[in-house]
Amino acid sequence: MLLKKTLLPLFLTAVAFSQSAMARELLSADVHGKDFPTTQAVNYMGEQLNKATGGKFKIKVFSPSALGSEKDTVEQVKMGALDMVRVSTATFHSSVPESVIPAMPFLFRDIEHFRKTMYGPQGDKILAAFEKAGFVGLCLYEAGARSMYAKKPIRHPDDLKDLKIRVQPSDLMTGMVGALGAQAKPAAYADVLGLLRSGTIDAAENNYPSFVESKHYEVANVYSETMHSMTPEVLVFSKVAWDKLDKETQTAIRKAAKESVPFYVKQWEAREKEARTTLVKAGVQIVSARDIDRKALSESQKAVWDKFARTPDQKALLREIVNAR
Ligand code: GTR
Repeated sequence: MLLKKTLLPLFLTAVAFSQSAMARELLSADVHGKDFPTTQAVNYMGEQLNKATGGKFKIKVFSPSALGSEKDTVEQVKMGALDMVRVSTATFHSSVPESVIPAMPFLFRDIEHFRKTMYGPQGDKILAAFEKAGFVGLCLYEAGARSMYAKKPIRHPDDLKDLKIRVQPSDLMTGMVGALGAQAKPAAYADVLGLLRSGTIDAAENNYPSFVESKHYEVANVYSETMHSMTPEVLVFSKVAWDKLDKETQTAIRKAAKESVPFYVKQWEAREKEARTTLVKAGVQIVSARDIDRKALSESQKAVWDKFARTPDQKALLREIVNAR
């Protein structure tokens, strides 16, 4: 396990260098599969980078969870054993305070509000904040809305009482689920299906494409559109690896990452539609947002905002996002 998680990327970096008569291979990781929009976007970025650098650089993505959990891979990137990684911003909640803000429950009014801010000035502020933690924030990607799924509908906080709900390992997510009256069970993405199957947890929450990819719907067959959080994805580069690159290469990497965003959005939109169709065909019950008391759910979250937007920078960012029209 240790070899897999720590030494393997170091070894692979060495291989990538030794074979680099042609191209230096930048190593990345993802918990999603090869054809998931996040993985596809980073592969697309690799193609763009390869063209822009006249074949000097390319990108290889290890997926799904081939190098461990999101937490594991972020540690590898921090050490410079991996060059980059695509993870949920939730993985950075404890190390990059600004990254907490866009995951705040019931923050975004809709996807337009998300795009205006996260692909705009507020997103840039969040990306810049990664530097202090030893990462170069390259781009954010949308991930739709996270909703709850269980073996029963969730329409009101009463339906959540005492349920054990898997959350991403993040104090904010634990706090959010706790404020709803449920028990939060932090776990890595790759472990959730087993936890659902064994009955260790009753429920989880995610967007449509992840719910389908992970096969969680085979166990938790009611998806309730609570749409409680729109946590973005982030692509980060290792500061250790970054500082070894020349300015020109750094600029090319930043540019290729930005170019992957519109590519990603197209893939994502298609994937969201496709996921819904798969669920309907599989006989999964979908409880529409219209039939959910989102007001009652969001009321319980005021205290969560106060607790998790603590610093002046976090508060200012939150205000800016709320006021963006
Ligand atoms: C997905 C996200 C993954 C991972 C996963 C999870 O929406 O794309 O990066 O964070 O959620 O719930 O662990």
